[in-house]
Amino acid sequence: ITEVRRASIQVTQEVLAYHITATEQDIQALQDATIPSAESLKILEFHFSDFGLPEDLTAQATVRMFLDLDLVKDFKIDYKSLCQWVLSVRRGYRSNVPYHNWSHALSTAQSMFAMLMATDQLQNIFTRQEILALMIATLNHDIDHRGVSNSYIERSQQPLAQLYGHSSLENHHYNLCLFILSNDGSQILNSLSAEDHKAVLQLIKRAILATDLNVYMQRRKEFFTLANKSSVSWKSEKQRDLLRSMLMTASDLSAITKPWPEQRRIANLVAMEFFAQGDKEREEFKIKPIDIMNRENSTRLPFMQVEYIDEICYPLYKAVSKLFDTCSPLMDACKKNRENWLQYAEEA
Ligand code: 5BB
Ligand code: ZN
Repeated sequence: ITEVRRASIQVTQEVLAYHITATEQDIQALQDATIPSAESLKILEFHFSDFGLPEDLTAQATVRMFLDLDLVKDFKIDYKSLCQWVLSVRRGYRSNVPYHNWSHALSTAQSMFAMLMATDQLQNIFTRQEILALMIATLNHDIDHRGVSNSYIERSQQPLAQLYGHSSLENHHYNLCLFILSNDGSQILNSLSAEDHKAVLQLIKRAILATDLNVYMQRRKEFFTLANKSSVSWKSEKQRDLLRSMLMTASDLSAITKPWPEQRRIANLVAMEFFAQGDKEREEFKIKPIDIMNRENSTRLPFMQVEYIDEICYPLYKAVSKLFDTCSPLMDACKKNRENWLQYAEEA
């Protein structure tokens, strides 16, 4: 290892630590805040939206989820570290990205929280470690997203692509998640034994890597088979891993289960992000972008959403609802959104 290389690594780590560390003032403010109840924040509801929620309340809502799931108590999480950790994770997201920003992370975590809290069933299936890992994973699963897909990153020869090879983004999200968990002042897992700590990190890694849509598409058939059985014991690690993965995707895609005005608003953000990538591809690679990223196809958005619901979202919420009937509002809302998009598609 050359001196230049060592200097470069050192500087990079310093700059990153500086970037993701909140000011003492912000940490103190969150630590001193009286955290509102889950009811008043409406985070127990599947139709929760953070639209218009003041920024400080987004951090408080996150702390509330950790408190109400008893994670702070059960894992002896130092409260100040939790506050600093939440603010670091928030800082890890890029606010100039239309869809894959902190709002999406919070909404993903809240969907997981709402599913876990809606029934004793899930909390009985999962160990405390698994629940802790799922919450950490949902919050971190898209951290430092640049608003472009894996295929773009792989084609554009960015350092990120050379680093991992496949699921480039998801690997990066996990690595940054690890960095924050090990950064001074935000080590929320440091009361765990070395063995438990290692196990939780492994669960977080599996959960974040499962949010690659390609991984979901490859594994979902097996889950749909389980969902059609009259009863599943969830005793084998393979089944549990599959369930955790599918719940990660169900949380990740939950925008499609929101009331119509919110779904329409978010779909426009997704479109904005896709079209921006399409513009870059035209410019950089001189290629015609695929349909979903081609601005010239923006009138086809309602039709694309119907396809997206039919092929990707609805089958998942149907299977989850079959296994856990308290989650059926997710499926019903997804179906309603299909009807709305279809109406627009027919008018176009
Ligand atoms: C999704 C999978 N993709 C690799 C190819 C396109 N499909 S799709 O045809 O089902 C599709 C999904 C087409 C258009 C879409 O949005 C147009 C605005 C969507 C779509 N995807 N719509 C949404 O509301 C949401 Br939320 C999503 C998920 C976006 C995250 C996917 C991140 C992977 C990067 C490629
Ligand atoms: Zn996501």
